[in-house]
Amino acid sequence: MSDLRNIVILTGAGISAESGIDTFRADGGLWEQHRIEDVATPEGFARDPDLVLGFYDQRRAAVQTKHPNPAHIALARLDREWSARPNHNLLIVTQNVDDLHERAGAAHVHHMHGELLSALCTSCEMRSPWTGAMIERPPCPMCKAPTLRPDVVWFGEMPYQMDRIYGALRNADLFVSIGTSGAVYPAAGFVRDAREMGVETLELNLERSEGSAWFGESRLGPASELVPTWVDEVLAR
Ligand code: BJW
Repeated sequence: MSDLRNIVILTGAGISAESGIDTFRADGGLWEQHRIEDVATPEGFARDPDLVLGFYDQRRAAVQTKHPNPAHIALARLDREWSARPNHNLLIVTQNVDDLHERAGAAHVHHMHGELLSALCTSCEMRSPWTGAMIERPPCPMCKAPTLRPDVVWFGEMPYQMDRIYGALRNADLFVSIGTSGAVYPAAGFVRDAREMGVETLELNLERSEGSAWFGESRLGPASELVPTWVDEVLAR
Protein backbone atom coordinates (compact mmCIF):
# COMPACT_ATOMS: atom_id res chain seq x y z
CA MET A 1 0.00 0.00 0.00
CA SER A 2 1.53 3.31 -1.06
CA ASP A 3 -0.24 5.86 1.15
CA LEU A 4 -1.03 4.33 4.52
CA ARG A 5 -2.30 6.88 7.04
CA ASN A 6 -5.43 5.69 8.81
CA ILE A 7 -5.52 2.30 10.53
CA VAL A 8 -8.43 0.61 12.31
CA ILE A 9 -7.57 -2.43 14.42
CA LEU A 10 -10.24 -4.80 15.75
CA THR A 11 -9.15 -7.02 18.65
CA GLY A 12 -10.84 -10.01 20.27
CA ALA A 13 -10.27 -12.48 23.09
CA GLY A 14 -7.35 -14.14 21.25
CA ILE A 15 -5.09 -11.15 21.89
CA SER A 16 -5.50 -11.60 25.65
CA ALA A 17 -5.28 -15.42 25.62
CA GLU A 18 -1.53 -15.40 26.20
CA SER A 19 -2.08 -13.14 29.22
CA GLY A 20 -4.06 -16.01 30.76
CA ILE A 21 -7.58 -14.70 30.07
CA ASP A 22 -10.00 -17.35 28.76
CA THR A 23 -11.40 -16.93 25.25
CA PHE A 24 -15.09 -17.68 24.65
CA ARG A 25 -15.28 -20.35 21.98
CA ALA A 26 -12.15 -22.47 22.53
CA ASP A 27 -12.42 -26.00 23.94
CA GLY A 28 -12.86 -25.36 27.66
CA GLY A 29 -13.50 -21.64 26.95
CA LEU A 30 -16.06 -19.47 28.77
CA TRP A 31 -19.03 -20.64 26.68
CA GLU A 32 -18.28 -24.27 27.54
CA GLN A 33 -18.27 -23.38 31.24
CA HIS A 34 -21.47 -21.26 31.14
CA ARG A 35 -24.57 -21.05 28.95
CA ILE A 36 -24.58 -17.80 26.92
CA GLU A 37 -28.33 -17.41 27.54
CA ASP A 38 -27.72 -17.50 31.30
CA VAL A 39 -24.81 -15.08 31.70
CA ALA A 40 -24.65 -12.88 28.59
CA THR A 41 -28.21 -11.75 27.86
CA PRO A 42 -30.49 -9.19 29.57
CA GLU A 43 -33.05 -12.01 29.98
CA GLY A 44 -30.51 -14.15 31.86
CA PHE A 45 -29.72 -11.22 34.17
CA ALA A 46 -33.44 -10.64 34.88
CA ARG A 47 -33.90 -14.37 35.62
CA ASP A 48 -30.89 -14.89 37.91
CA PRO A 49 -28.99 -11.69 38.75
CA ASP A 50 -26.83 -13.42 41.39
CA LEU A 51 -25.50 -15.89 38.81
CA VAL A 52 -24.63 -13.09 36.37
CA LEU A 53 -23.16 -10.73 38.99
CA GLY A 54 -21.08 -13.62 40.39
CA PHE A 55 -19.81 -14.57 36.90
CA TYR A 56 -18.63 -11.00 36.24
CA ASP A 57 -17.33 -10.45 39.80
CA GLN A 58 -15.06 -13.46 39.30
CA ARG A 59 -13.79 -12.26 35.92
CA ARG A 60 -13.35 -8.68 37.22
CA ALA A 61 -11.19 -9.95 40.09
CA ALA A 62 -9.19 -12.25 37.79
CA VAL A 63 -8.43 -9.63 35.15
CA GLN A 64 -6.79 -7.41 37.75
CA THR A 65 -4.17 -10.14 38.30
CA LYS A 66 -3.27 -10.38 34.57
CA HIS A 67 -0.71 -8.43 32.57
CA PRO A 68 -0.40 -7.18 28.99
CA ASN A 69 1.53 -9.53 26.68
CA PRO A 70 3.87 -8.66 23.76
CA ALA A 71 0.89 -8.20 21.40
CA HIS A 72 -0.74 -5.52 23.60
CA ILE A 73 2.65 -3.87 24.09
CA ALA A 74 3.40 -3.80 20.36
CA LEU A 75 -0.02 -2.26 19.56
CA ALA A 76 0.52 0.39 22.24
CA ARG A 77 3.87 1.25 20.65
CA LEU A 78 2.21 1.45 17.22
CA ASP A 79 -0.53 3.67 18.64
CA ARG A 80 2.02 6.04 20.22
CA GLU A 81 4.40 6.26 17.26
CA TRP A 82 1.82 6.18 14.45
CA SER A 83 -0.49 8.76 16.04
CA ALA A 84 2.50 11.10 16.55
CA ARG A 85 3.02 11.33 12.77
CA PRO A 86 1.19 14.29 11.18
CA ASN A 87 -2.17 13.32 9.62
CA HIS A 88 -1.84 9.71 10.72
CA ASN A 89 -4.61 8.11 12.79
CA LEU A 90 -5.11 4.83 14.57
CA LEU A 91 -8.09 3.41 16.44
CA ILE A 92 -8.08 0.15 18.38
CA VAL A 93 -11.66 -1.14 18.50
CA THR A 94 -11.67 -3.92 21.05
CA GLN A 95 -14.42 -6.42 21.76
CA ASN A 96 -12.56 -7.26 24.98
CA VAL A 97 -13.81 -6.11 28.34
CA ASP A 98 -10.33 -6.31 29.92
CA ASP A 99 -8.10 -3.21 30.22
CA LEU A 100 -4.88 -4.72 28.88
CA HIS A 101 -4.61 -2.36 25.88
CA GLU A 102 -4.74 0.62 28.24
CA ARG A 103 -2.36 -0.95 30.73
CA ALA A 104 0.11 -1.54 27.87
CA GLY A 105 -0.09 2.21 27.18
CA ALA A 106 -2.49 2.49 24.22
CA ALA A 107 -4.45 5.76 24.19
CA HIS A 108 -6.83 5.34 21.24
CA VAL A 109 -8.98 2.43 22.43
CA HIS A 110 -12.72 1.96 22.00
CA HIS A 111 -14.42 -0.81 24.02
CA MET A 112 -17.39 -1.71 21.83
CA HIS A 113 -18.59 -4.46 24.24
CA GLY A 114 -18.00 -2.41 27.40
CA GLU A 115 -15.54 -2.84 30.25
CA LEU A 116 -15.25 -5.16 33.25
CA LEU A 117 -13.84 -2.32 35.36
CA SER A 118 -16.94 -0.20 34.91
CA ALA A 119 -20.43 -0.36 36.43
CA LEU A 120 -23.65 0.69 34.72
CA CYS A 121 -26.54 1.86 36.89
CA THR A 122 -29.90 0.62 35.63
CA SER A 123 -31.63 3.47 37.53
CA CYS A 124 -29.69 6.60 36.50
CA GLU A 125 -27.85 5.00 33.50
CA MET A 126 -24.52 6.51 34.63
CA ARG A 127 -21.27 4.57 34.13
CA SER A 128 -18.77 4.54 37.02
CA PRO A 129 -15.26 3.06 37.36
CA TRP A 130 -15.59 -0.19 39.34
CA THR A 131 -12.98 -2.65 40.64
CA GLY A 132 -14.86 -4.53 43.38
CA ALA A 133 -17.75 -6.97 43.53
CA MET A 134 -21.40 -6.22 42.74
CA ILE A 135 -23.06 -9.30 44.23
CA GLU A 136 -23.83 -7.54 47.54
CA ARG A 137 -25.70 -4.81 45.62
CA PRO A 138 -23.50 -1.80 46.49
CA PRO A 139 -25.05 1.64 45.86
CA CYS A 140 -24.47 3.50 42.60
CA PRO A 141 -21.79 6.19 43.24
CA MET A 142 -23.99 8.70 41.40
CA CYS A 143 -27.64 8.12 42.50
CA LYS A 144 -27.09 5.72 45.45
CA ALA A 145 -29.61 3.16 44.16
CA PRO A 146 -28.50 -0.50 44.64
CA THR A 147 -29.03 -1.18 40.94
CA LEU A 148 -25.60 -1.65 39.38
CA ARG A 149 -24.91 -4.14 36.59
CA PRO A 150 -21.72 -4.98 34.73
CA ASP A 151 -21.06 -2.34 32.06
CA VAL A 152 -20.81 -4.90 29.27
CA VAL A 153 -22.80 -5.43 26.08
CA TRP A 154 -24.87 -8.61 26.11
CA PHE A 155 -26.52 -10.37 23.17
CA GLY A 156 -29.46 -8.34 21.93
CA GLU A 157 -27.95 -5.06 23.19
CA MET A 158 -26.39 -2.36 21.02
CA PRO A 159 -22.57 -2.18 21.11
CA TYR A 160 -21.14 1.19 22.17
CA GLN A 161 -20.66 4.04 19.69
CA MET A 162 -21.13 2.24 16.39
CA ASP A 163 -21.06 5.64 14.66
CA ARG A 164 -17.50 6.23 15.93
CA ILE A 165 -16.43 2.82 14.56
CA TYR A 166 -18.03 3.26 11.15
CA GLY A 167 -16.64 6.83 10.95
CA ALA A 168 -13.13 5.48 11.49
CA LEU A 169 -13.71 2.61 9.01
CA ARG A 170 -14.89 5.01 6.31
CA ASN A 171 -11.62 6.97 6.61
CA ALA A 172 -9.40 3.91 6.98
CA ASP A 173 -6.70 2.75 4.56
CA LEU A 174 -6.18 -0.50 6.44
CA PHE A 175 -8.40 -2.69 8.66
CA VAL A 176 -6.64 -5.29 10.79
CA SER A 177 -8.46 -7.98 12.79
CA ILE A 178 -6.55 -9.68 15.62
CA GLY A 179 -7.59 -12.69 17.73
CA THR A 180 -11.30 -12.85 17.03
CA SER A 181 -13.37 -15.79 15.76
CA GLY A 182 -15.66 -13.63 13.61
CA ALA A 183 -18.68 -15.31 15.22
CA VAL A 184 -20.33 -12.23 16.76
CA TYR A 185 -21.97 -9.37 14.87
CA PRO A 186 -21.71 -6.49 14.20
CA ALA A 187 -17.89 -6.83 14.69
CA ALA A 188 -17.83 -9.92 12.45
CA GLY A 189 -19.20 -7.78 9.60
CA PHE A 190 -16.52 -5.08 9.74
CA VAL A 191 -14.24 -6.91 7.29
CA ARG A 192 -17.01 -7.04 4.67
CA ASP A 193 -17.91 -3.39 5.32
CA ALA A 194 -14.25 -2.43 4.99
CA ARG A 195 -13.89 -4.35 1.71
CA GLU A 196 -16.97 -2.64 0.30
CA MET A 197 -15.44 0.74 1.26
CA GLY A 198 -12.23 -0.16 -0.60
CA VAL A 199 -10.18 -0.55 2.60
CA GLU A 200 -7.30 -3.07 2.66
CA THR A 201 -7.82 -5.91 5.14
CA LEU A 202 -5.48 -8.12 7.16
CA GLU A 203 -6.22 -10.90 9.65
CA LEU A 204 -3.80 -11.99 12.41
CA ASN A 205 -5.21 -15.04 14.21
CA LEU A 206 -4.26 -18.43 15.59
CA GLU A 207 -6.52 -20.11 13.05
CA ARG A 208 -8.77 -19.00 10.22
CA SER A 209 -11.77 -17.04 11.53
CA GLU A 210 -15.32 -17.51 10.24
CA GLY A 211 -14.91 -14.54 7.88
CA SER A 212 -11.36 -15.39 6.86
CA ALA A 213 -12.18 -15.54 3.13
CA TRP A 214 -13.06 -11.83 3.20
CA PHE A 215 -9.56 -10.73 4.22
CA GLY A 216 -7.02 -9.64 1.62
CA GLU A 217 -4.32 -11.36 3.69
CA SER A 218 -4.38 -13.82 6.61
CA ARG A 219 -1.40 -14.58 8.82
CA LEU A 220 -1.82 -17.51 11.22
CA GLY A 221 -0.04 -17.92 14.57
CA PRO A 222 -0.02 -16.63 18.14
CA ALA A 223 -0.69 -12.92 18.56
CA SER A 224 2.41 -12.49 20.75
CA GLU A 225 4.53 -13.36 17.70
CA LEU A 226 2.47 -12.07 14.75
CA VAL A 227 1.58 -8.65 16.15
CA PRO A 228 5.10 -7.40 17.08
CA THR A 229 6.39 -8.51 13.64
CA TRP A 230 3.56 -6.73 11.83
CA VAL A 231 4.02 -3.57 13.96
CA ASP A 232 7.75 -3.50 13.08
CA GLU A 233 6.80 -3.72 9.38
CA VAL A 234 4.32 -0.85 9.63
CA LEU A 235 6.64 1.44 11.61
CA ALA A 236 9.47 0.81 9.12
CA ARG A 237 7.40 2.45 6.35
C1 BJW B 1 -5.73 -16.46 19.21
C2 BJW B 1 -4.93 -16.87 20.25
C3 BJW B 1 -3.65 -16.37 20.26
C4 BJW B 1 -6.80 -17.81 20.55
N1 BJW B 1 -3.25 -15.53 19.30
N2 BJW B 1 -5.31 -15.65 18.25
C5 BJW B 1 -26.54 -11.34 12.16
C6 BJW B 1 -26.14 -10.05 11.88
C7 BJW B 1 -26.04 -9.10 12.90
C8 BJW B 1 -26.32 -9.44 14.21
C9 BJW B 1 -26.70 -10.73 14.47
C10 BJW B 1 -26.84 -11.66 13.48
N3 BJW B 1 -27.27 -12.80 14.04
C11 BJW B 1 -27.39 -12.60 15.37
C12 BJW B 1 -27.05 -11.36 15.67
C13 BJW B 1 -27.01 -10.77 17.02
C14 BJW B 1 -25.85 -11.11 17.90
C15 BJW B 1 -24.86 -12.11 17.28
O1 BJW B 1 -23.87 -11.75 16.69
N4 BJW B 1 -25.09 -13.38 17.48
C16 BJW B 1 -24.18 -14.40 16.95
C17 BJW B 1 -24.17 -15.58 17.88
C18 BJW B 1 -24.56 -14.73 15.54
N5 BJW B 1 -25.16 -9.88 18.20
C19 BJW B 1 -25.61 -9.05 19.14
O2 BJW B 1 -26.61 -9.27 19.79
C20 BJW B 1 -24.83 -7.75 19.33
N6 BJW B 1 -25.71 -6.65 19.24
C21 BJW B 1 -26.34 -6.35 18.10
O3 BJW B 1 -26.21 -7.01 17.08
O4 BJW B 1 -27.11 -5.21 18.18
C22 BJW B 1 -27.87 -4.84 17.01
C23 BJW B 1 -27.07 -4.14 15.97
C24 BJW B 1 -27.50 -4.16 14.66
C25 BJW B 1 -26.77 -3.51 13.66
C26 BJW B 1 -25.64 -2.81 13.97
C27 BJW B 1 -25.23 -2.75 15.28
C28 BJW B 1 -25.93 -3.44 16.26
C29 BJW B 1 -24.19 -7.72 20.72
C30 BJW B 1 -23.10 -8.74 20.85
C31 BJW B 1 -22.57 -8.75 22.27
C32 BJW B 1 -21.47 -9.79 22.47
N7 BJW B 1 -21.16 -9.88 23.85
C33 BJW B 1 -20.06 -10.73 24.29
C34 BJW B 1 -20.01 -10.71 25.82
C35 BJW B 1 -19.44 -9.35 26.28
C36 BJW B 1 -19.19 -9.29 27.74
C37 BJW B 1 -18.27 -10.40 28.22
O5 BJW B 1 -17.06 -10.41 27.93
O6 BJW B 1 -18.79 -11.25 28.94
O7 BJW B 1 -18.83 -10.29 23.74
S1 BJW B 1 -20.19 -12.40 23.66
C38 BJW B 1 -18.46 -12.65 23.44
O8 BJW B 1 -18.17 -12.84 22.03
C39 BJW B 1 -17.81 -11.31 23.84
C40 BJW B 1 -16.77 -11.16 22.78
O9 BJW B 1 -16.38 -9.80 22.68
C41 BJW B 1 -17.45 -11.70 21.55
C42 BJW B 1 -16.50 -12.11 20.44
O10 BJW B 1 -15.67 -13.15 20.85
P1 BJW B 1 -14.15 -13.20 20.36
O11 BJW B 1 -13.40 -12.07 20.94
O12 BJW B 1 -14.11 -13.34 18.89
O13 BJW B 1 -13.64 -14.54 21.10
P2 BJW B 1 -13.71 -16.07 20.58
O14 BJW B 1 -13.46 -16.92 21.76
O15 BJW B 1 -14.95 -16.32 19.82
O16 BJW B 1 -12.49 -16.18 19.54
C43 BJW B 1 -11.15 -16.07 19.93
C44 BJW B 1 -10.27 -16.16 18.69
O17 BJW B 1 -8.93 -15.94 19.07
C45 BJW B 1 -10.33 -17.54 18.00
O18 BJW B 1 -10.46 -17.36 16.58
C46 BJW B 1 -8.97 -18.17 18.32
O19 BJW B 1 -8.45 -18.98 17.28
C47 BJW B 1 -8.10 -16.94 18.49
N8 BJW B 1 -6.98 -17.13 19.38
N9 BJW B 1 -5.69 -17.75 21.06
C48 BJW B 1 -4.14 -15.24 18.31
N10 BJW B 1 -2.79 -16.74 21.24
